[in-house]
Amino acid sequence: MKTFNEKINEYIKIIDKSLDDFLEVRYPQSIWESMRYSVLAEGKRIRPIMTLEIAKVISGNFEDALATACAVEMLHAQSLIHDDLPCMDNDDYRRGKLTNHKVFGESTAVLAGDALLSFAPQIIIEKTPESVTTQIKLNVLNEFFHAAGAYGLIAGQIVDIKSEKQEIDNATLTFIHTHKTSMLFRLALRSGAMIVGASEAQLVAVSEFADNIGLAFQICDDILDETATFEDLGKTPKKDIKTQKATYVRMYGLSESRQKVHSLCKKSYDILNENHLGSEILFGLVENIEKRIN
Ligand code: GRG
Repeated sequence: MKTFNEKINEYIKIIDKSLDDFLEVRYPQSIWESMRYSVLAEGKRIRPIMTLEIAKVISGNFEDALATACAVEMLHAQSLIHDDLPCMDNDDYRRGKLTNHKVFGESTAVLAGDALLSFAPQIIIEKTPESVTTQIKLNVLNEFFHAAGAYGLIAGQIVDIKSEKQEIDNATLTFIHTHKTSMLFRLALRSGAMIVGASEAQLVAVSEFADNIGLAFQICDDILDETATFEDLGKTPKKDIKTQKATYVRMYGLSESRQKVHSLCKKSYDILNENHLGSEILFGLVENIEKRIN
């Protein structure tokens, strides 16, 4: 019997092998090397694991969702590269390594992000098995563009930037978190479910789960920014206080933020249970998010 960690590591191996293959170095080498540097750096891979696992829970197989899972991770890496740029959060470290622009220079880092943003949907089109219908692929692509663009991550990021050093209300803070972070969890989970032909009711439940766990994940990230070390985070801690970012911790303090994470995680377990979407992996991922802040 495999342990939870062994199963997670199996998923990570499969995801990393596919990412490595998809991102084979072509000409001009400098752009592919810059893309590979950030995507293949050691991240938790929580989003692509969720894509694969929800597909498995619903259909019994995850293979059809593998290209989409990799596309989700590429979009995530793109958002990290751009988020770290001097014109955004200006970070020197990410995933325990120097940030992309520190190694390759700003112009290459911008281009690497742009290249990942257009390469990821191409991977969905070209590498998803032909047995998945064109209509399903189109629906997944629509989901991808919705999450990446001005309805999604970009909306969250722009409000985040404009809110620095400002007094903001709870609705604005929720808007930032749901768009900047939950949206990618929505994409990861909904696209994995869609690829294997989930029902409308399953998609509604998956979206609700994604919104709750995405918000919990972002509040955790805010808590850890204040409480964790460079070694734990792989990036410079306490940046949010310095830049007076709009975070849960800044608005409600550490203790209330922790309580909020626990109640969002409890809601996430309930959604999985009530909709028969639970699995050891999905429950374990929620548990691990909660554990990080204890
Ligand atoms: C999508 C075109 C386009 C632009 C992106 C820069 C930007 C706009 C959005 C920023 C989004 C962002 C960086 C949100 C933070 C989300 C977050 C908590 C990231 C950390 O995720 P982990 O902990 O990281 O999963 P690893 O390294 O483990 O993958």
